[in-house]
Amino acid sequence: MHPTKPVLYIFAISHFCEKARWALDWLEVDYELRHVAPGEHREIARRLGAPHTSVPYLSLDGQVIQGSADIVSWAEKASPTNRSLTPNDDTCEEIEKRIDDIAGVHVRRFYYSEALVDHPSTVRPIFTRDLPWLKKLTIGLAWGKIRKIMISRMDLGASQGEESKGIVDKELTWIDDLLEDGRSYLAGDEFSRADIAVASILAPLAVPPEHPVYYRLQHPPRLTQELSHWEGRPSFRWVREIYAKHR
Ligand SMILES: N[C@@H](CCC(=O)N[C@@H](CS)C(=O)NCC(=O)O)C(=O)O
Repeated sequence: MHPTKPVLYIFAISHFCEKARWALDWLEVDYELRHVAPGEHREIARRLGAPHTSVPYLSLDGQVIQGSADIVSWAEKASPTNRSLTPNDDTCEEIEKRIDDIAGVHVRRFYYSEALVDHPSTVRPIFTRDLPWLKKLTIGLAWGKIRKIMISRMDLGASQGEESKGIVDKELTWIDDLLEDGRSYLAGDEFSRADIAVASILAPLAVPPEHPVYYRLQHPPRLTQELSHWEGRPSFRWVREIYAKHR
């Protein structure tokens, strides 16, 4: 259908990238996965004409689709299967938007506020592991500078981490409450993009074994401590079930 394969540009560590990647995989779209280095991602985005700098973005035949939600929508149309991820259910879009906008930002800030500030050597391997050796070397040399930029852009620090922890806790309660009626899927009776969004955004915390990257994720000590309190939450169990069933 497409003369060239679409290329999905990602950071391996990014939960938004995992969301787009999962939808493409589940919809059996043929694409090439390209890991990019922080910094390089901005340059490639500019060259492709993407409106923003953030990954994920997907390029095909001279156009670029940026943002996990737009990539999921594109993938549904491009899928060679008759699978759909968008049910006729208004709550689907609301759930996806809320998880992207709130937990998407604060799960990341909660994790990085400790990991990148106090234990940066645990973060670097995930950023560099899938890169070609020369880029790995460059990122290694520039890591101090990259770390500073990330700390400033994401507004990381001890109090910010605490603030994000409180917000994540509330968002987990929201998902726990949705699951209280025993439903298997968050919006309607079938697996949908709301499930992909919530499960991938919460995956850095629940660390399902089927995740393509997070089995390598090393949680820093304070986060590990907090996760031990959250372990029994229905949302954590559900994320692992959804991954086991659909990833
Ligand atoms: N709402 C966007 C968020 C994407 C996002 O925040 N990406 C981060 C990585 S997790 C990023 O690329 N940050 C660097 C930048 O914005 O230049 C989506 O759903 O794709």
